[in-house]
Amino acid sequence: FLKSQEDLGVVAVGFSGGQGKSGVDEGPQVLIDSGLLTQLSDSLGYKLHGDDKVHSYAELLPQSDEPYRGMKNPLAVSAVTRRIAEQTYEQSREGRMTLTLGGDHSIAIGTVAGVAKATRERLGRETAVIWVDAHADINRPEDSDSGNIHGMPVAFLTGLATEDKEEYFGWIKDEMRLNKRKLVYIGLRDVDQAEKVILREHGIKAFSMFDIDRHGIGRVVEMALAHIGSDTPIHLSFDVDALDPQWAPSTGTPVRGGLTLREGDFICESVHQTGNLVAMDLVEVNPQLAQDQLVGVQETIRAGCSLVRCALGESLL
Ligand code: 6HN
Ligand code: MN
Ligand code: MN
Ligand code: MN
Repeated sequence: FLKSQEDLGVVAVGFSGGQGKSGVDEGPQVLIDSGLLTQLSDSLGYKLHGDDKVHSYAELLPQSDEPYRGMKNPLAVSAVTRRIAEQTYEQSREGRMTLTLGGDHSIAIGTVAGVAKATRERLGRETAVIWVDAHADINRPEDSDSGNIHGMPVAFLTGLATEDKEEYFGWIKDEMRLNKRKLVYIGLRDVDQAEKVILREHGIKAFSMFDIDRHGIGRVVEMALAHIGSDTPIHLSFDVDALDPQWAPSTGTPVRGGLTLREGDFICESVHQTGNLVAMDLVEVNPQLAQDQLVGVQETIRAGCSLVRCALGESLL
């Protein structure tokens, strides 16, 4: 589904407004400083496009931003994700693999919207999304306990949450949306009550840690790929908190009992192997957290880099 296998569009998003902890906006810079983009160009042979500078979107941030429908920082997150949708659209419509480094997971409102629109225009197809996460991120604003928008992106993308006002995500149009039958989760283990109801009522495919323990990661990935079908462009949205905090403690909402680093890499390798990957997000790396832990920031960054390299083909022999 890509025009070339060598070209990679990179979007580096230094944004943390989808949740309350500072530091996640520094994620992309530390990933880049640790050599991720150099590895992708020098070792994996990608030609990089887009800018290697990390965007802070300062010019888009409003003076005041009162809660709206229970959402915190609604104007900021809406404006920034709208811009991210333009950025990923610009890369994806060229037929390039599109890599977004976050930032908190609210930014996926933009990445998925932009890629979905480009893929519809370019190929006349819907994009499938594999959402790897401890959380389902499918709260409607009114259902959310926290008001943090990083817990809501999938609700907006699938149209389960809608809004007329442009400045409060009303800019999300049909051609940017994700079909909920083309969505599959892997790694879930901390799903809110209202989210469980949504997953059940809408028949959304989800593989929890229980499923991974029961079937093994190999079978789970096979079933996940079978669900979306073998002939579909894939957007992989990887929240680093899907990994167990043992491997990735530097993240805002860690949950024990997660994926091993190998299981995470395996998911990425398997998606690469389909040849259908068109976009990847790596989000929620927060270098300000877990600084005091033995396995802390450096290991989280290394894990993040490894996931990206695996999705982009490092493990091919
Ligand atoms: N993430 N379900 C919780 C909430 O606040 O809505 C946690 C969300 C976590 C979001 O990790 O991307
Ligand atoms: Mn998430
Ligand atoms: Mn999460
Ligand atoms: Mn919870």
